[in-house]
Amino acid sequence: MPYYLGFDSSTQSLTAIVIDSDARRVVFEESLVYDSVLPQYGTDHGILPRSAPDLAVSSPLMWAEAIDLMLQRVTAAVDPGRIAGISGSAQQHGSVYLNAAAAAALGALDPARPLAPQVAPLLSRPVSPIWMDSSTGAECAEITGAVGGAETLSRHTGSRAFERFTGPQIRKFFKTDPAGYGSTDRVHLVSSFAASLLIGAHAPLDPGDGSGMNLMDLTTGDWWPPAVAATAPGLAAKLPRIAPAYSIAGTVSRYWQQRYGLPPVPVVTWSGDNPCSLIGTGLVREGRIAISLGTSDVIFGLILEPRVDPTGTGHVFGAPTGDFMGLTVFKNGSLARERVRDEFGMTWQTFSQTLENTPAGNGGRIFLPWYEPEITPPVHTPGVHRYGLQKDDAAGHVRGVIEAQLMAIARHSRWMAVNVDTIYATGGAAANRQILQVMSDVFGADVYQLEIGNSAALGAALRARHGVETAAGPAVDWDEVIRGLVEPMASSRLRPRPAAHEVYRQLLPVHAACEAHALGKGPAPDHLTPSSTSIVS
Ligand code: XUL
Repeated sequence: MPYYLGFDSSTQSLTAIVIDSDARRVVFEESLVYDSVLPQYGTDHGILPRSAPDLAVSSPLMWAEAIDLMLQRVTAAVDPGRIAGISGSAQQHGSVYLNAAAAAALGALDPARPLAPQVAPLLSRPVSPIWMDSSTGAECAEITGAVGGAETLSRHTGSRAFERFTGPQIRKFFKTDPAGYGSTDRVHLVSSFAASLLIGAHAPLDPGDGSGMNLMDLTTGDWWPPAVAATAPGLAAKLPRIAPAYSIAGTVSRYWQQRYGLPPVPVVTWSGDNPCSLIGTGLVREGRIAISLGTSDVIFGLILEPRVDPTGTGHVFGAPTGDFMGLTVFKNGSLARERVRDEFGMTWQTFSQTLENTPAGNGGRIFLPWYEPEITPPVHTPGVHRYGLQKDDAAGHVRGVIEAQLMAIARHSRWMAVNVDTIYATGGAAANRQILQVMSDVFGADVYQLEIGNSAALGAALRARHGVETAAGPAVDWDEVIRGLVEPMASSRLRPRPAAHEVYRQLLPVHAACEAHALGKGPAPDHLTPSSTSIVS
């Protein structure tokens, strides 16, 4: 009977899912793609025009306008009176800067007027740096030095300093625009900003998204004072409160009640897309793993202890269950796949056919598709590298991009020490069975697709239910929350092909050698590839 609404404010789109928690079915699911639905903001794949490859900012007003538009659509499609709770997921690390007028103004929005123009005067910075930004190398070094080194920072916050993490981004804003920083009263994450718009007051953020900031102590779930002090002066007073993922941030404000007839229902604290996907893929216990093939490719799984990555590439975040999650992020995900498709004038159909008709291992040819600066492994200057692969070899590039991405995921996630025999695949590209077969062959694991592919939005809707029911009574069992809605489709099962798996077992060290060479950390792996060419462009 009750409905729960989950949002996912992601890099390229806003998705909403409404679930009927008794009938265990989705009653509404829609995505608004920013570039096409809100072209007036001028984004490309959700990013404002870029002046350098390492800069990536977006528009908080566009995100706000999308929520306004989506709530109009949701309430036109389903009876708003049945909605019993709302929560959300958002791209991680991005930050939104609000001035001192926001606290009062958010609660006094005029329901007769659209949201975005009323939010505009509340911003102390018109743009938001997002997770694709990698321009804060200097700030990462400064913060790392100030807290006593990478190992200390990682032990406390779950990650060494990463350029896209919120702390280094805040520090850069403070350094480059001290006046703008000075007039900032509250620094929100995308998640807590969106929740604030819904409740008409400053919302808290949760430990899952808080751990993507290089500012939160993983074990206490509160701000870590040395990191806060190392980031920017006066920051402690500008940060939101950190509240448990199941907590109620507030009630849907009068603005939305009057604008779209929503009842005054609880808004459960929003979280990051990866913690929400953990729930939306059903990883509520240790030992299962999911791979999300989206704008970024991410491998993640629940862990009971905050086991930090000794190689420094992965992260430990808080999980919505109160446990932890390990994850490793690859920036060259769907955009790299699209680049190859477009460069060779293909459709997804011909791309898939090419993948199907080419042999595992690509004849030893290796393609490193770092069109964007890469997170894992760290690559600051974008560039693609080809080993034994000719520039005009369309089929070699198609197979090359997919194999390289999946071999990188397999190699760089070993620190998570999870014995992978089953993988749940999610994200847009998880609809592609040919890509999933390569995943299965590389990992030697069974791969399942999930019935509902929008795992972050679904996870948010499930978290809304969990939070509302937890507030009302005794502890709610996660298995019960996800039952019937997060189902791996038995018919989707892909099994590893032993011969192909053996090819990848032998190719993984070759991929590692090519990667080391491309990063200037190893000799040319000429003897390993059919041709000695290594072209960089
Ligand atoms: C996670 C990360 C990305 C974004 C994408 O650390 O940077 O997965 O959350 O939305």
